[in-house]
Amino acid sequence: MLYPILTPSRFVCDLSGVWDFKLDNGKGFEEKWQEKPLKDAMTMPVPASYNDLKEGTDFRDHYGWVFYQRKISLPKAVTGERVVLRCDAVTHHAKVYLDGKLLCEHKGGFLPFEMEIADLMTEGEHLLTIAVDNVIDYTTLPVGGKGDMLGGLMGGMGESQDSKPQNHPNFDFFNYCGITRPVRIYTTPKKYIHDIALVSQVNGQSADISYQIETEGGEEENSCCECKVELFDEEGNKVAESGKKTGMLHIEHVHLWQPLQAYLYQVKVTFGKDEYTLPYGVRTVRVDGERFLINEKPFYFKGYGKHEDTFPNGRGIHLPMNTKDISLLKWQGANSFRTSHYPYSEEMMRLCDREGIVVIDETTAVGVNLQFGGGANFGGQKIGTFDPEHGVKTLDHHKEVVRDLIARDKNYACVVMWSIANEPDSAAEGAYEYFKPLYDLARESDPQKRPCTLVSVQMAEPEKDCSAKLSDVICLNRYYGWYFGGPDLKGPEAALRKELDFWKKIGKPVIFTEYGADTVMGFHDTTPVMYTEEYQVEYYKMNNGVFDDCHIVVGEQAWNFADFATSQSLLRVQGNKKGIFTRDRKPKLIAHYFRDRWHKIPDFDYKK
Ligand code: BDP
Repeated sequence: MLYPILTPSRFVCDLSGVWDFKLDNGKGFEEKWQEKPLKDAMTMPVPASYNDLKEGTDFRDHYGWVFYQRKISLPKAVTGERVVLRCDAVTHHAKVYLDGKLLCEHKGGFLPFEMEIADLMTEGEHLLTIAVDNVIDYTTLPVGGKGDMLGGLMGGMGESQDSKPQNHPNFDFFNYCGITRPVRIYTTPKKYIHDIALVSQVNGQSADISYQIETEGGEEENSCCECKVELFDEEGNKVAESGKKTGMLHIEHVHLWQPLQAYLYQVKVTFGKDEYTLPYGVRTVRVDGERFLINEKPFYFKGYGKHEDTFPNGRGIHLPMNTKDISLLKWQGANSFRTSHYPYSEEMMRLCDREGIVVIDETTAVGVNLQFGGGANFGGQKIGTFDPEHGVKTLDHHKEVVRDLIARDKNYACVVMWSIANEPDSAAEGAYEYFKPLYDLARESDPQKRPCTLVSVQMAEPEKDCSAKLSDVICLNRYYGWYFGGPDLKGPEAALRKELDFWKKIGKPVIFTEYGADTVMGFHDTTPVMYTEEYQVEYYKMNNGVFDDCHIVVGEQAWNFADFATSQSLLRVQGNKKGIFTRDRKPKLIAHYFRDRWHKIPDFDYKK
């Protein structure tokens, strides 16, 4: 799927702004709110999560549908063009209406979807309504639990019969929702470039980019729709050219895209009247035994699991914060992050491509684990996760997400691996049968055949974890010295070393994709007691010391880059406090420790 850009043949109109908004009172669809201007509407910015933008628990924790509305019209200049309405992310379920007519329904809150609207956009104004549902359950990704996740912990004092229906996230981040990324109208000629797929092969100084252009229309004989593909370097010099829809572009002296030293070529495709230009980095990625190779050199991941989480945007796109975050990563000598626990905005992916930040790209599959809700939600459902009758019903949607994520992100040089899920019940009965088709699908859908992984939870017994068989890289979330041990760090250290002895037998590289300790900024002590900034430093020193001693560990991604909002619970102090930075990006003591450490660790050849 192509990102919408302005070109000589394409016009883009961003519908960001203040829309009308209303929480559904249960009667929205019955009373057909989508057909008329909303009565007593409030104002709401698009894009943003709505939750933190108005006061009151009823608003923040609203369960169910909300309605967004605005008027749209088209300039005469685009008459005769193909007109597309594109929503980049609507969390979690969308129904899009134009003048009351349902145009499209979409499930899943973190990937784009689009619909053609030219035929409906007659002269004058039209009413665009997007109804958004935030309900999560056993069929959605992320997964919502049943009942009160904390019921167990609180001795059953959780939700009572009088409680209003509410979401029970089976994951440890606030269930922010709304229209969280841009809504745009873009045009193309009627015969247009539908998609572009690029794969590089590097041979010494030179490279070949094999490409495949998918087009719509213009297939008739003697058609005027010739296809041309041109490759330009960063100075704007044409490096290669070809005249077919499938072919090869040869670069004699290639500039590789390298971590922290990005180099982007421009691939310009012309098809009939349509033109589209794609920035593209040439690099290779593969796993070789216990090493992760980027451009054939053993890479060491330094960085974080992140979130798209800011105040008051919630999960709403925040371009300045994206830039700031990458600046902080560079300040620290970090080189990578994982898009925990959902695909991030295309703007962030494009930025990482430009800035040379290496990305592990994750699906929305978090909470596919009914034994454990992730983070503070230790309640667990005590139902077989993959039990055909009572377990999750996410497989079909999970396949859609894998397919759509790869369709969206397949050309980014920054993406070096797909993460199929975070902390699923990967050692459970039925896990292999559930995940095998998803890995197959990812491998088959990705033209670049990147490595695939899933991120394993500590409770999944390594011996039974299906990741050992299916993943190219073993990704581990481990909390030795926090949920498992601590404040004593000796026992946890021994346990971590012992676990690594098991993984050494598997013969695959290991990345620690999460490890961390909640730390409240400003809590200090001469004894490093838990929750102080001193304890966080001791915790990381212990864990990093073990990683340094183990040649199969090819990466450390601390949890989390910054403090973030979660559901309320006994283990969360106004959110998850494992950030190395606070939510407003002030460094904790540990940020300086990592800065010192990571500047000493080279991006390549760290482990011999
Ligand atoms: C892991 C989850 C992550 C949580 C983290 C934590 O993958 O989403 O936020 O633990 O507890 O289980 O901080």
